[in-house]
Amino acid sequence: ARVAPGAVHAPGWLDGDEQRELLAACRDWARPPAGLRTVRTPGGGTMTARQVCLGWHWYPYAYARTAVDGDGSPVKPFPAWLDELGRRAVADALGPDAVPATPYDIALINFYDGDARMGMHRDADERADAPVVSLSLGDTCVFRFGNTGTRTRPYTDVELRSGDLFVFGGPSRLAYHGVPRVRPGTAPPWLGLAGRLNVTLRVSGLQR
Ligand code: MD3
Ligand code: FE
Repeated sequence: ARVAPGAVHAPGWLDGDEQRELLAACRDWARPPAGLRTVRTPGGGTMTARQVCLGWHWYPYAYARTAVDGDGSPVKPFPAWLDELGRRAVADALGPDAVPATPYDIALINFYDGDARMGMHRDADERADAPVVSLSLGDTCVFRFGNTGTRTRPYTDVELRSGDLFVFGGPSRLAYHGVPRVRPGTAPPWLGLAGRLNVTLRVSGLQR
């Protein structure tokens, strides 16, 4: 379903086996070195969703090749199969003409427990305009999609469930968005995940 220009929600895009495989990969990526970490913002705040990065390491508000705000280790590699998954997602959601010419080379993986949230923000640290691909696993959340010019209302709230795909391209790429709540205990029982996990795939536009 199209939520805004360039913003498409595809519920249940990942089947059960694909969800289990992606979760297993995320559990592997969460391990040290350069594993799951708590992100501290320059203002002294703490992000409640914990994060691990592949390809490029995001920290507020730039990208690095090492976990500069974690254990300092080199960032984990971005696997080719994630680029293929990202391109297939964009083609399905926005059509073949929207698939970027440059490969996907960043994954940011956010882990949410029942109390975790993400405030309204824009993703503006990439140097490319390729669509962002978001994949959700585990508990359902309320995803809040806002506007490009202001972080305030009007909002469109969408429930994101395990296996859902969301693609943000074109005019939606720089829109404000956030996660005001997670719904604990709503993950599919067969997945074996307590909490929520979101994988975003991005094109950095950065030179390695
Ligand atoms: C719209 N993640 O990682 S996914 C983020 O569920 C982020 O963890 C949320 O916001 C999460 O930056 C929301 C949906 C999403 C992700 C990236 C976007 C929406 C986006 C980038 C641009 C516009
Ligand atoms: Fe974001």
